[in-house]
Amino acid sequence: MKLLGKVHNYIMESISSGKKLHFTLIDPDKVSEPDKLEKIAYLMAEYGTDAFLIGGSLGVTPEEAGETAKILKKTGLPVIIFPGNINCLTPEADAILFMILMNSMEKYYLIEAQIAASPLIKKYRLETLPTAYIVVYGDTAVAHVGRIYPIPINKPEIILAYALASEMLGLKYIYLEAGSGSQKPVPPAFPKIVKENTNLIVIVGGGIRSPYIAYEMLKNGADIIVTGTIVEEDPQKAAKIIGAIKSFNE
Ligand code: 1GP
Repeated sequence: MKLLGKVHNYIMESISSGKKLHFTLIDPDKVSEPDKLEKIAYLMAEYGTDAFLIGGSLGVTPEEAGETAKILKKTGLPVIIFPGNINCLTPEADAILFMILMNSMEKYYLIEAQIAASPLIKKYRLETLPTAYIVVYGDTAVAHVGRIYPIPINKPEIILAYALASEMLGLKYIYLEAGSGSQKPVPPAFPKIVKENTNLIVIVGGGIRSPYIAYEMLKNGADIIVTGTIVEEDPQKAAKIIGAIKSFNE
């Protein structure tokens, strides 16, 4: 079993040397044309993204996930499954965010999906990155599909309670999610309170469309910024966001 392995070490090495990271999210249901995908992958690698996430809430087949992983791996960067469901699993990836959707009201997303997935993950020899996944707002695809209970935005202490519980359960990562395509990112007070009170690796994503917002999140404790929509819509802007993350490193 590869619980925490090469990909985790790669992330930890950067973070413990004070660097902040950028992950590019690719939804195989949205970018399915191989040539276009390859072009985006090399472009993002050139701009300095640190890893690729593969995922989507709806419509991803195992074949699409596999083909996407093969193309992304050509860049030499880690390819990590960010599963919307067990249909996103593929042995072609390096690792998987092995997630609990902490604020779901459905036991499927709290434990059943993980049980269904674990034998496949073992068979595929995927490294697992144990992650608490919290979807903050109620009006996105991931919120609907995951049957989430939204987090009040003026109550960072509630996020902290989730984060503390996640750490006490032994999880290593926390992903504070606004939802792909969200009109607004998560409140910066959320990564801040988690960073100040836990040792979790803080991933922030959803609705990050400007270098300023990315920088704000980093200043407030985010270790890793994820962007998806902007990469598909405006790669040049994504380059600027990555530039802001890299300049934070300096
Ligand atoms: C979604 O956090 C990611 O899971 C990325 O969101 O598509 O809004 O960048 P965007």
